[in-house]
Amino acid sequence: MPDYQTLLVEKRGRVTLITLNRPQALNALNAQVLDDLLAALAVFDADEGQGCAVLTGSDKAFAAGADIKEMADMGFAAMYGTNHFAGWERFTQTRKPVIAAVAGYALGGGCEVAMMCDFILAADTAKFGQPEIKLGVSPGMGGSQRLTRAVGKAKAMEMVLTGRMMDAAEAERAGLVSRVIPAADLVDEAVKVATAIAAMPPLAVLANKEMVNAAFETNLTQGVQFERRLFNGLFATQDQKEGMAAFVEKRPGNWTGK
Ligand code: CO8
Repeated sequence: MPDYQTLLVEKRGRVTLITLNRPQALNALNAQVLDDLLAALAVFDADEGQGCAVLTGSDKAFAAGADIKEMADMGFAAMYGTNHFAGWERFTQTRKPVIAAVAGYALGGGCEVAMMCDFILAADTAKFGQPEIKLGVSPGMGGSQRLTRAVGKAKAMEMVLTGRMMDAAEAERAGLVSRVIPAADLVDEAVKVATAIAAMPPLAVLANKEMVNAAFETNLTQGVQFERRLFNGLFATQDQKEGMAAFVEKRPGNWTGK
């Protein structure tokens, strides 16, 4: 496994647990974190023994945003010329599911990275926000778009214009997170959910993830058609035959990923 400077990466069965580890900066996302995360996700995606990843931070902070100290002196030419932050979009090209397990602050880029994951499990201590306006800027890693799609215009607009934080209960009510979990149980519960996903037929996992994500990119007719194509395609897999035979024979399925 590569040597990561800003992450702890461990395998728990078929689950890769990735922990952001820059405690001195509340896991602020600098260029090294991006490099490390993209490398870790590439290893995870290519490993046939791994089925689902969990991305988490510390008790105090999932991530307190992009690294302000790294950005502070940058000008337009450096930002625009290097397309700073564009690399983060590669995060979303991970094919297998990635669950965000968020405790403490998920602010700015931290909230944006959590939203790049396939779903968010929140500790009861989680706080989400897009406070960039207070720094004289705006979300720059997709927050204005993904937050608006997740919680709707009213709440997203209020959050980006005021920079206020949303606690875990509000985030669950608004649909930003799938569930709230007591902080002490967060990582274990996330690994449990990830283990359940990693035990599913692998091709069906990829297809299900792809079709839900298509809902953000297509109109309804196109999205339903995309779903139907993938659904039909799954009937070409051995795991479909196995899954339906196992149901009829009242036994667990034995997946081959073929
Ligand atoms: N970047 C760099 N360092 C940070 C960051 C950050 N985002 N957040 C915290 N730190 C550092 C602090 O500077 C401090 O370091 P030091 O001990 O050396 O002074 C250490 O982490 C601990 O932080 P605090 O002492 O501030 O801890 P508190 O418990 O008092 O406060 C908060 C915690 C409320 C989370 C506070 O740290 C805070 O407000 N952080 C900044 C949150 C923020 O504004 N995030 C948005 C950043 S901008 C962003 O993400 C934009 C993404 C896209 C931009 C695209 C531009 C083109």
